[in-house]
Amino acid sequence: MKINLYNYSLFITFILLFSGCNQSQNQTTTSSSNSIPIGIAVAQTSNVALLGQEQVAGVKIAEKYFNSKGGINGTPIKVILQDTAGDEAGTINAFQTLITKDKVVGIVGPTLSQQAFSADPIAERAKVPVLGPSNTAKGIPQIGEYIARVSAPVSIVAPNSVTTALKINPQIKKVAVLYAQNDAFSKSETEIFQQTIKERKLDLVTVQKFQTTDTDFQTQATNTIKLKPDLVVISGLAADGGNIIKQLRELGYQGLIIGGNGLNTSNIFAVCKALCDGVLIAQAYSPEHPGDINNAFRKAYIEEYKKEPPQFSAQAFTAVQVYVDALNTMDKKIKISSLPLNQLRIELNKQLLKEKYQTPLGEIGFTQEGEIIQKEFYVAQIAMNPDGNSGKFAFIK
Ligand code: 1QQ
Repeated sequence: MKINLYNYSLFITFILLFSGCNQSQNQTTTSSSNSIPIGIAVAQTSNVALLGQEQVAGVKIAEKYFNSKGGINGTPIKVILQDTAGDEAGTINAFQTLITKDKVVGIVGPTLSQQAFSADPIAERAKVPVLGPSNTAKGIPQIGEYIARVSAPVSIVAPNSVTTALKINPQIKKVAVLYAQNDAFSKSETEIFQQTIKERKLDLVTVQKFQTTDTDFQTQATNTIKLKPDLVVISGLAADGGNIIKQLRELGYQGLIIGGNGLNTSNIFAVCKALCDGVLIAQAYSPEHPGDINNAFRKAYIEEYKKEPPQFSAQAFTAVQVYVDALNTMDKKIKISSLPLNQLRIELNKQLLKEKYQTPLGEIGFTQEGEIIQKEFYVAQIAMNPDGNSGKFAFIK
């Protein structure tokens, strides 16, 4: 009898231990590793890394900065990077690894809208929040309940560069448009550019198509120049976009050029060199935006990279900040380490859509759908140095 009772209590102890074990497996990794994992799925390799590189810089600065401020009520965050490379398969893979293996609370990524349309539905089905750091195509927040973005859409950002071009040269009449037909963002952006051109009563003299993988743009450039445009508008990515600028100038085009968001990086300087000079690009961030958080971000970036922070770094920093701020609010109400991971992800998604954030981009918030609400936008013009290798984005007042 005694022995039986002993066996019985041993059995109960086992059951309790086992269920405790199971529960902790479903919990956040905060208890075991003592940090809160935030997933970063951006392009670290391939041509898209020309854009993704700046995002890695932004999230690293964010990790250091927010941990120096105490992380999530004393628990540090940890950014976990998974390379999406330059295609949909790589992005889906990165998302799956972050969700199932790294057990992140939410994801920042991917770099391109083209890949967001394939990978975001994976996170949506798993009920894992996603913050697009640079996805600007129409339709991104509408992918699902768990998908939001800190990158203002093409419909809001792109027309600003046309306004500036018309201020610089009020004589502009004929406009040529070029776009990458194999990229979702480029297709979305060119639609907005073409609509803006029509609304401003300008003549759209030609629409030339190319692929983001092309390197030879002689046909498109010749077709464009023949029509004597006063303005050329390019929607593509960094390498192809930089090459188009170069080839247009080499063939003698002298008018203004607008580059879209895919060209919004100093990494194009190595491609079009001195010929990048004068290109106009609309911006959703200015290094000179007032406020403590931007001052801190800008200082940290300049210390590390010896130049002004670019838009993609500022947006990536902001995406991490949204998670940090929302988690801090949640943790004050209920210790997030006590929540099972699946519940934490669901609650985090609800919380992040509710708050207002003071970020390097200014004050931001979200619509119910996850679209960013942001107030200020800018236009910059590339100013190359006489060496033809270095230059900067000069903000137009
Ligand atoms: C998108 C973009 C990219 C060009 C930014 C890196 O705006 O894919 O939506």
